[in-house]
Amino acid sequence: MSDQSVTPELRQWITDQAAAGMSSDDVLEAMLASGWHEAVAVAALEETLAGATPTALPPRSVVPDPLVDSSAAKLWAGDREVQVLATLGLPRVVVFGSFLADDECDGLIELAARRLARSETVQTETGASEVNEARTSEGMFFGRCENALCERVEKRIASLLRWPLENGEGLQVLRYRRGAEYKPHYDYFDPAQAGTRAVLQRGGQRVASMLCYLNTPVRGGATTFPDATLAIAAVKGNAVFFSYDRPHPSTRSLHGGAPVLEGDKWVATKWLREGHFE
Ligand code: PD2
Ligand code: ZN
Repeated sequence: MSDQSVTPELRQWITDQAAAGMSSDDVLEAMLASGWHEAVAVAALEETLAGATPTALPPRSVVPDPLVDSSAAKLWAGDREVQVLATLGLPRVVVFGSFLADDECDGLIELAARRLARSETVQTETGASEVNEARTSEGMFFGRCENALCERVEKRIASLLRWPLENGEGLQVLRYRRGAEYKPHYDYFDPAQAGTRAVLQRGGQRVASMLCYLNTPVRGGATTFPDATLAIAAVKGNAVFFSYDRPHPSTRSLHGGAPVLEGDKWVATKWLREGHFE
């Protein structure tokens, strides 16, 4: 978006969206997603729809990011070279190949398998955990650096993403059986929910996720980004990184785990926080 001036065409477009029933927040989000600077978008909305000031966006955070440029097909991750298979700007997504060796995937599955329980998600009103129908996998959490294998993988993530080890939650391992899925959601904590304030006391917001595929399901189980109509196939040893610099849908970081159609799917997720997660 090069010309950032408020033209009659832009004002007409805003008026049309509002007439079609879009809220001023949604119009703002659509403008940000198509490249308008926030200050220009807010001013255009205010002058076009008198009095319709959009809700202030949550502030942006600094987020992890791997050192990728368009020519880099490989990156050094501290103890191993990984392939850069694909990158996207908005949502910010990077797909890595050979992030984990086969024996590291098998080792994580073996260690996690004994501790699996039906997955819980954070209950947004109270901050407590609960079983959730949107997530039909089983899962467990390792403590950070709980064993030598977790420590090796976590140090690799910290090196690749240039983000302190201390700002990461422990690895979570999920197992999806046939038919299981994880419906589209955001990984950040919703600022509007009452429980979020308590959750943020420990390490602040989540700002990025790294999903590491521990096996290759026979069919299904891709990680999807509906706002980008993007699907990342689950392939043993590969990983997908994505970040969200504010807890807001304008990051387009909505994502889900598509149903597993045949076989099992195993994935290890690392969530990165703004601050130290102790
Ligand atoms: O397993 C996945 O593909 C998946 C999809 C969406 C995992 C998560 N979210 C997660 O662990 O947050
Ligand atoms: Zn998720």
